[in-house]
Amino acid sequence: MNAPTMQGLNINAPAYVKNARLLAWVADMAALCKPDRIYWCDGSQEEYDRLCQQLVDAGTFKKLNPAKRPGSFLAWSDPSDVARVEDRTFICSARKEDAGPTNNWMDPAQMRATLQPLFDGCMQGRTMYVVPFSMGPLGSHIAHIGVELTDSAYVAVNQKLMTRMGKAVYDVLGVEGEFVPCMHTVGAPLAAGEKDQTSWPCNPTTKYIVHYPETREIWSYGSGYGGNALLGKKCLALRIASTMGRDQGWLAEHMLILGVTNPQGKKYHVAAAFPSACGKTNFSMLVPPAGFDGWKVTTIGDDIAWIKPHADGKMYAINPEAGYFGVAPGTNTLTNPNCMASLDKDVIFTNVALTDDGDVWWEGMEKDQGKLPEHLIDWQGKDWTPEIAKQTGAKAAHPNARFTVAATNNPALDPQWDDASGVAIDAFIFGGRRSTTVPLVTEARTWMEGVYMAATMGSETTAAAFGAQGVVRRDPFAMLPFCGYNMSDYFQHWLDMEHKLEESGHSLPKIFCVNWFRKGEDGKFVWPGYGDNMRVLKWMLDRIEGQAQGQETMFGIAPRYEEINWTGLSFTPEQFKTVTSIDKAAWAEEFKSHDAHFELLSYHMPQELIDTKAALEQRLAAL
Ligand code: SAT
Ligand code: MN
Repeated sequence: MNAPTMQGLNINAPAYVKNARLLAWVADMAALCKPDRIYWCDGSQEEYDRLCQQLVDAGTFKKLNPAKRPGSFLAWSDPSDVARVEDRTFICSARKEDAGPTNNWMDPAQMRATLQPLFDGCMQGRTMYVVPFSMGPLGSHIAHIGVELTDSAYVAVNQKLMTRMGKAVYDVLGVEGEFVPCMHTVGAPLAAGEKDQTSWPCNPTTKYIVHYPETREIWSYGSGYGGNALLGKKCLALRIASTMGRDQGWLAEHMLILGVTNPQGKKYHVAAAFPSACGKTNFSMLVPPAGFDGWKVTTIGDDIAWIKPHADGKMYAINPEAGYFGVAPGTNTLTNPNCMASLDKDVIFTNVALTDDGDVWWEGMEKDQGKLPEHLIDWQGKDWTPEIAKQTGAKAAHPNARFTVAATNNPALDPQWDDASGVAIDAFIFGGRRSTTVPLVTEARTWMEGVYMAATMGSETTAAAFGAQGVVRRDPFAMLPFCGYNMSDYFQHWLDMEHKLEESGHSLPKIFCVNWFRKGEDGKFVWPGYGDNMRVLKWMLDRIEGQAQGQETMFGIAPRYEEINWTGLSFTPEQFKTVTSIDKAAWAEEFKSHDAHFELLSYHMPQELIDTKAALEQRLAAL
């Protein structure tokens, strides 16, 4: 054990922790938060099992039936703590302009003064877990280290599945290595002798998810759920990393990464951005449909990509995460068989329903099982029957219920997923969630046009964030809630990439825009989606190989009906038209809405994007 000691509390650091800044920070934070004890996570399986058992004893976890779901647990959160809290998320840069109009901002000094009394004593009666993790393969030049201090054992065990967590991180960190300090508390201190009255302590009234981009710090107060609490994910790997990327010439993106191998054995890599809960996990684990014998899709990541230009002229991507924190409802063997197989064992489920035989259930599973279960305990601990559901509309699982599982559970895991140098990206895909207007797929004619498409992406809101459902909000690059700096500066960073890459002889990946979600007049989705998205992916690869001619449209190059492989799917030219047509009046409205969006982002909005819009409007007028 080594020093320092603060206010009588020995921080009890193991001898292998040698990083001076880390030791001093833990001591400072312990003095501030006043936990009863400090526990240094080593990331071992023994530790994981022990902490899970502790969570079972505390009532936070239910151990699932080992015959049905070995090594797996179910947690039910407080009903007030079920998703990211975007209205409580802050980017506290020194200048307000650097956070931009799409982020909540507070002056850093003022925020520190606000948080100080909240964190003072916030861990009383609890344990402070020291959770060291690497975002990206340990020791990779693309990876970054974070250390999360948390009073939630639930967070510690989730971080074991979601990141490379444990002792080995300290070897990489050494005496002087850099790490991102991630301070987390559920914000529910216990008075002396007081016991938790709840199995999901959190602060029902006060939540802050705070980022200081200049000093690269994260402070999270009051929530124990998802991205609010697993600070390596959105907070570090996107908000803080995006500012690092801006400063250092790389990209931190809200993108899945997949490998796709054709029957001849040629492999491509694609990175795709979709807003939260729009099927990124499904797309990253896609199973090719009938008519695609010999094709293989493999997963590198399902949510986040860090992308860096390399000396060989290509852009290389890694997945900074090591697990999946995916939306359970809607997942079944029809929508995502690989995901279902990943969930067979060693999973932490949060806010799904419990079956009478000690297994889990969520809406969508009835499609596999052929019928609804007769009885469940829902995510709030109440009885659920199909009858009750019919009468009250009660969902057995919360719509944002999640699974946490290690990537190594995925049968479609790409052999290069843990490769320290990453994979070379051949194409970027940007997809919104729009029931009208935006066609199934188009290819940007230029990098600039691709950036325009991504900058104006729209999405009808989902369950991953609070807010009304079904309202279109602009979600540029699917980064609206995750960009750690001014969105217009972020556009500029993407535009600058083109010039930097071209100057250094780099080949630019193609950019595609997709929309799986167009609806017909009957209000139903027209495109079958899921595995059939392979048909669109194949067309993109044909474009890369120069094997599909496509056709010019106002909004980029689109496939001709006959350029898509339709084997095994009956999809008529008429239906194809429904998902690909460009409606002149709808697009006139669309551009008006882009105007409003650009107006909001006018500070530092790149002139090239405004010019690109004018050029697209001219094309529209000529239709
Ligand atoms: O809760 S998370 O931020 O991890 C998931 C999401 O909202 O995309
Ligand atoms: Mn996400």
